Formats: sequence, C-alpha cells, structure tokens
Amino acid sequence: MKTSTALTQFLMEEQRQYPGSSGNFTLLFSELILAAKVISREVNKAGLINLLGATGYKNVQGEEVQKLDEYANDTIVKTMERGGHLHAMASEEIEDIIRIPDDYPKGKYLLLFDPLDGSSNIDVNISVGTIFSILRCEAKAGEKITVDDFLQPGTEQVCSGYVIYGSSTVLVYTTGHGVHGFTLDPSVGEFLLSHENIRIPEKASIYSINEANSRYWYKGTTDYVEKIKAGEDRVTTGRYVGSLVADFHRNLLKGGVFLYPIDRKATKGKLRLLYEANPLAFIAEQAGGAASTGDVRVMDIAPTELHQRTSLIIGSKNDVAEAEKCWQDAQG
Ligand code: AHM
Ligand code: MG
Repeated sequence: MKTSTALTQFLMEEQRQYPGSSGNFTLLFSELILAAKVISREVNKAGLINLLGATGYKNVQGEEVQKLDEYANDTIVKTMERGGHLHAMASEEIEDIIRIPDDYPKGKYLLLFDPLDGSSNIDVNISVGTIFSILRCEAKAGEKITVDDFLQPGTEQVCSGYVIYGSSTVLVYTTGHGVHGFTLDPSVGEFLLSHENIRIPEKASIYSINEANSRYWYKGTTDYVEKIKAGEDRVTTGRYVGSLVADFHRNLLKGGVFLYPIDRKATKGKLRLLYEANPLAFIAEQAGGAASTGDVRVMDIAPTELHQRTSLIIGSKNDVAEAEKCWQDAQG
C-alpha cells in the first residue's frame, strides 16, 4: 500500500535537517494547520449557513451566524494566540496589530494573514483562500510591540503560504526551500503531500487581469496586454476569477501571469503588500517565478504602513520580465 506523507511529518523531516532547531516553528505551523481545517469545514458548509441564516441569522445552536471572513479571522486569532510561539499578529481585516493577551506566553514570531481572501465570491461557490506570512520578531521580552515590528520587507519572511478552499482544500507553503502543496483528505483529516517541489513554468500560457479596469490603465499596462493579445509565439488564454488565491494557484501550476497594477482609479494599487503580495511573491520566487510592481521586486519594498497597497505583477518569470519592460518603457 502506498502511504502518503502528512504535512506534519513533512515539517518534522524538514526540521530534522536543522539540528539546532527548537521545533517552535513546527509547532506554530501545526496550529495554523488546525485553523485551516476548521475554516475549510466552515467554508464547505457556507451554503447551508446561508439557508439557516435566512430564518433569522441564527444557526442550529441558536448562535448568531457570523460572516465567514470574520469567522476565519477569529478562528486564526483564537487558535494561534495560546500556543506561545507568536509575539503578535496582524490581519487584513483588523486595523491595528493583534496583541497576544497578557496571560499567554509570547514567542519569537509574528503572523500576518488575510483570513479569507476573495470572500465576496463565497455566495457563488467560487474558491476563496487564506494567505499567511511569518516574520521573526525583533522585540525583546517585556518590550511593547508596535506596528514598526511588522514593517519588514518580504525578503525577511521565514515562511509564507496559502490555503485554497476549492474543489478540494490545498495548502501551499514555502520556508525558502522550495514550494510544496498538500491536499486535505477529509476522510483522515490530514493534509497529505500532493504537489512536491512545485515549479512554475517559465513562460505563461495564461494571463489574468481585470479588463474592466482597462479605461483606467496607464500606458505600460495597456501596451503589455496588447502585446499578449497580438502574440503569435505562444498559446495565451485569459483567465480571471477575481479571487487572488484561485488565480494565483492556477497560474502557479499551469504557468501564467497575474496583474493588478496601479491605475488612474487605484493609484496605490488594490492588493495589500503585507497580507497578499509579499507571501505570494515568496512562493512565486521559490517556485522559479517572479513578482514585481513594474518598477521594483515586490519583496524588496520597505513597507511604511501595515495596510499598505501595492501594484502586483506575479507569475511566470519571462512574462513578469516582459510586463516590467513594457511598464518601464512606457515611462520613457
Ligand atoms: P479582498 O481581500 O477584500 O477579498 O480583496 C482582494 C481580492 C482578490 O482576491 C482579487 O484578486 C481582487 O480583490 C479582485 O479585485 P477586482 O474585483 O477589483 O478585480
Ligand atoms: Mg484579500
């Protein structure tokens, strides 16, 4: 019988390669896996919750039915705050940083997350996802943690990843040693290794951009998209779900370029640097792809705000480079 490797076993094996490792990171990750399983279960019942919600927004236990992004946020916070591995957290859904309550021990890591990205798609059964990024915390025990502790460039990430709640639930992560994907097997309740050492094709066959924004685009974006459409040297098709994790995951496996550039409407971009762009940029680069704003490598940006937005061009290496060239040429 062929046995599959569970994510927790895989993490332990990775940990054994670093003899000095305390195992704290592996424990932290196990808590994140638990949160992902709970969110996955809830996302899968979303249709049922809506049915129950229609009778007065109470579930069968008589509790208020929460919005799923709020539920996902609370699940991550409550699961992670007790472990003693985190010093603090930051969520795309919460304005300020999330401190670990005084009665719990503090650890040496910071967790940043987008609890349920693309949540406007839930009602129509489109895949959504959780995105996460783990940083080291430089604050010493007893020192008050501030927003500044979170403002680290993407290159400082210890780990990043996402969980996509789709036709199956898949967790993809990197710690800087390649990218691996695990599929949740509901019959055993474990994430099992399904995509070892993912490599993104260097050349894209898919492009993903919200073309309804084309009237607001700057010349560099228009030039690149026109170039794709006129290209005869490759098979290119357009695919845009409007759920970043779903668009990114498909392009990672099949080869593609995703763009959410700054334009005349979203002058700072739409996507968040710390919760969306950096974690996915780390995955893209580790899989042999790239992530750029058009002007600079995403992971080199020195953040100045917790909820900073950014322009994002991410995916297959050659295509990100081509989009960057169009962007820079257009600026003269
Ligand atoms: P959210 O974090 O509020 O869910 O917004 C982010 C989402 C991404 O998942 C997706 O790529 C993008 O917004 C789609 O935006 P648009 O509808 O403007 O194309
Ligand atoms: Mg989001």
